[in-house]
Amino acid sequence: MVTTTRTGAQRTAVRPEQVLAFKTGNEMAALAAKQINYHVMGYYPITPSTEIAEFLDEMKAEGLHDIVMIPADGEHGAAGICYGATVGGGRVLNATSANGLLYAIEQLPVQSGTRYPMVLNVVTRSISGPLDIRGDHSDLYFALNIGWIILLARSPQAVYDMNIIAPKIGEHPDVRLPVIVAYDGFFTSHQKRLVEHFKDDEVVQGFLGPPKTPIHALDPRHPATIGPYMNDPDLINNKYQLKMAVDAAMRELPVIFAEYAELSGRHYPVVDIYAMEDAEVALVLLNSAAETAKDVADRLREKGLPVGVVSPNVLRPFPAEEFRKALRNVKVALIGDRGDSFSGQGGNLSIEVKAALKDDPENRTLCLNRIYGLGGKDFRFEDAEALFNEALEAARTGVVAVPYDYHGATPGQETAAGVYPYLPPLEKEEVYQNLVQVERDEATGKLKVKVPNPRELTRRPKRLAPGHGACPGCGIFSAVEQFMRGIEGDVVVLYQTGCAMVVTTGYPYSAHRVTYVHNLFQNGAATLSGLVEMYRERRRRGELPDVDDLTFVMVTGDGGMDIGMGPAIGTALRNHPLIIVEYDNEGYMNTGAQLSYSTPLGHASSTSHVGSHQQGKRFQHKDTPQIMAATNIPYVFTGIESLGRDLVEKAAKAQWYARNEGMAYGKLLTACPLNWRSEERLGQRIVQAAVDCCFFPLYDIEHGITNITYDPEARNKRVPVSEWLDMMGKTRHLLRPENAEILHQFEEEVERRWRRLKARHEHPLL
Ligand SMILES: Cc1ncc(C[n+]2csc(CCOP(=O)(O)OP(=O)(O)O)c2C)c(N)n1
Ligand code: SF4
Ligand SMILES: [Mg+2]
Repeated sequence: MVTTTRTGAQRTAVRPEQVLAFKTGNEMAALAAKQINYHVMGYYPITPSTEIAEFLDEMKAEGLHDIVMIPADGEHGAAGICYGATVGGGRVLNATSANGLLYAIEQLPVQSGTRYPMVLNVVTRSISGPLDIRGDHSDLYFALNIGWIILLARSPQAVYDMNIIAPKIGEHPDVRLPVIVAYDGFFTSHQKRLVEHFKDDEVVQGFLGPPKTPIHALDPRHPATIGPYMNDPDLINNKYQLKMAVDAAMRELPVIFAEYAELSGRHYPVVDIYAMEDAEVALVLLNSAAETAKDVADRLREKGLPVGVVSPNVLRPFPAEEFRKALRNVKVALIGDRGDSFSGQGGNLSIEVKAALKDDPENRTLCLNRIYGLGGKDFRFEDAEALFNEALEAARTGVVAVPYDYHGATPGQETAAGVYPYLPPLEKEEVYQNLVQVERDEATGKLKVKVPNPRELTRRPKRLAPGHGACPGCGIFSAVEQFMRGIEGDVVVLYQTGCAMVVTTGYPYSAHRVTYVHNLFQNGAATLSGLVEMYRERRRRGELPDVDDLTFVMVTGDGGMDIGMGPAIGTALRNHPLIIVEYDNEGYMNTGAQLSYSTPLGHASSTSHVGSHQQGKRFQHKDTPQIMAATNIPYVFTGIESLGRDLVEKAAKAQWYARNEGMAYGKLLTACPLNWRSEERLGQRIVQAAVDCCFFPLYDIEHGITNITYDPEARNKRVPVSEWLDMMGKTRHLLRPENAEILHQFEEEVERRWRRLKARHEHPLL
């Protein structure tokens, strides 16, 4: 007997039991992964795909799956972890979006070129810049040439289904290719829909069977050379084989879709066609927009208009033949692209559909291309209707007046007022007040700093206007501002991506009263290196006669010093004259409190949950000041806002070194009540407790010589680590008796690092 379920699936009596649920696309991707029970997931958080790792981590904490979850140092690292894991022969998962995909992309042809299957969920989002977290297909379009299979999912249901189909097609012996499952950021990833999923994980695992990896790196009796150096003529043959594998995927996909339909009752054609039997006009769209267009097509059909919708379920291999079939009798196809190739005569989908139609000598379909919905701009009923109307008009007249254009963009206009600042720029007299004086002591080679009383210091104008959107109790800005009090003169700031950046600039507003540059947090230090060198060279050439004595400061979060560690070290090794200030709030707060490498052992975060099988973060915190000190830059320091004089002195020294010798780096511990799960008013006290328990020692390193500037032991103020941990919701579980061993390990590490620091402090050469 065949019955139809509430989600429209057809079910026969023998089908395995399925459960009806109300879930988002990200929840469904995570559920499928849990049911598959991948061996390894390498990942790096980026909105809107982060939740997949977060949900899986939460399940892991409860012991619901065995997936080894590896938080990478960036997407490039995540892709490397995944590649390494696939070479080991098991099943591997990753998820990313936008610049995360772009940052990983260098690794992705390596994966396909050596033919190791895995699954990567691409939750599509606009690529930077400017930075925009919402959905379009500009990221996905970069993945068209990497040799991966690309499955598309228009709904949370399809996200689940495609995630189960993906390993099956990727691991097919004639295919052996990695697979992307792409779905729309926020529209599909975050909106709940009615869905069905298999009740038992074994059904999913039975459908896939055990992973098949004919050659792997973990069989010493059969050693393999994976990725040998290869040149002409082998490389072209390698690529030809890859093309044959993609062709095989085209052949096998309908078979697998049919098998899956048999199991689930949900059938996916390679190209989804809607109301196309007698359609004269078609909209061709990817993913969620096609669902909106289908509703509009229904209404236009009621008015007797012959319209339909075509939307592929597979983008690689490109289903050219199915497009030819679907559009054979259509007078006008309007192909919408949620990503442009900027004057490439259309977005990628339109170029490929037109190329496919060209190969059909009978085809007379007129094509229009409209770029729509960039940066997550909604594609509403009216938008679909407007596109249908344009296509209907072309069908009526037989003329395509404008083949390629934007839909829904408004070109900017110069206003009479021009661009004007809300606050006037800082005047020279305001910023140069000689408030803090620095001199080098010729006898010791060390700097001596004279700091006026705090009231005097408030004469220095704030470089940051108060109108930013940080949460109440956020420690970032008061700490950065306190640091800036020690900086004399004009500054140029570069903020890496993170809370400090996001809450101070939202176009068309900016809270910065000095010149501000943003670059993504994997490359800020390199960018500032370039800027500072351009400044020096233009001054040398006499091109900036009125600009004197700029100080360049990069502000980054602790996350920025994970993914951006390479460029920061590069900048340090080149010793560019600039300052890096890291505000450490112990996690990736801007993206929802994932762990960073600076998050301490056992601390809870959205990727280090606490549950019956996991007690927070599994590895110790990173000691970034010591890493930076090892580059032998002239100055390294740590600081906190409430010991203001100490911080101002360190800022002044950092500026002196940046002006006279090279790079300075400093780390500030700053409160984040939202994600530390602490009271807003307690921020300073918690930070002070972190210092007083010696977790965050205050010191500087001048030319390699360590000097502890605040010693809680000497001041009789040392408190137990547990006193600090007790102040935050994210750490209270560590005080429970069953977590005594983790607490002990953490305390030992804190003690070990503190003792080493003290030994350095006491030694004249260290
Ligand atoms: C290449 C890339 N990967 C990931 C992201 C997502 N992302 C933006 S900010 C951020 C966390 C920043 O953490 P941190 O530097 O500690 O600053 P905080 O948010 O804590 O202020 C992440 C993961 C991104 N924008 N680009
Ligand atoms: S999430 Fe935390 S770090 Fe970010 S603005 Fe809010 S309090 Fe500040
Ligand atoms: Mg942070």
